[in-house]
Amino acid sequence: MTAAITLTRSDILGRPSFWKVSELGIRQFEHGYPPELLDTILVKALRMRTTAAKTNLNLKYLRDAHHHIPEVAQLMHDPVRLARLSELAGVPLEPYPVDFLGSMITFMGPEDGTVDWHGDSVPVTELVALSADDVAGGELAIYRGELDEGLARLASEGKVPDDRVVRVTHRVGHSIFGQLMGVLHRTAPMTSGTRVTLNLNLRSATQPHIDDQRLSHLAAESPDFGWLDPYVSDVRGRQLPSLRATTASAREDSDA
Ligand SMILES: O=C(O)CCC(=O)C(=O)O
Ligand SMILES: [Fe+2]
Repeated sequence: MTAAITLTRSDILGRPSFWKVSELGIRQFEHGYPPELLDTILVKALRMRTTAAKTNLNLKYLRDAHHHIPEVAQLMHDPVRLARLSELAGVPLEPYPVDFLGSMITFMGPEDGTVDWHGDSVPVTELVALSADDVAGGELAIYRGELDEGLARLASEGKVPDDRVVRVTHRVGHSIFGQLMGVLHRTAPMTSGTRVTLNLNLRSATQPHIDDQRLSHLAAESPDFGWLDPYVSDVRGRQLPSLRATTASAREDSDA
């Protein structure tokens, strides 16, 4: 069993990072969330499993979980949870506002597959394992190095060196909490078992413009463009003021 892990963002990337919400890299910790609540979420998720979609990254997931399962919404907005995660991250966090990415439930196994190498579009994520039965493989595998450099290696060599990969085993009762924006990672292939996981995505409440979301990505995931108007309102009302405040304070610093 893998021991609880803490890595900073600089530890993972091997360099200081500018585009970040904080120095949070990856942490695994015992979450203490009520088991009955998580069981209810699991039972409801399994009932909805046939409606799960598959992405181009080979990830099978139920989107918008908090709209379908009220217990997910409850956990997602729980102030005690948000305060604790903010404390661990060293910055106030809030749930990720794009509805279909705010929460999701993923299904992984030899049949369902496991998510391929990628960097997250959302800044911060909490992965809560709801069940992990007879699992072989399926660890969260994080590349220590640059995202773009790692992707180039994968494109040319088909793999990245094993000694550059950190593996974190998902454990029921524990969360894997991390800033995986700009960090190359995947789930190691699973040769047996199934894992069902609740992903709760977050961003900085004070610097909401720090994000790797792309409109083309949102459109590919959700081609009905139903997310567009709320997204534009969020850019106008939250991201733009935060971007302007950041650039203004950088200017004041350089003038001082
Ligand atoms: O569940 C995992 O091991 C990783 C999931 C992931 O990277 C994602 O959903 O973006
Ligand atoms: Fe990811």
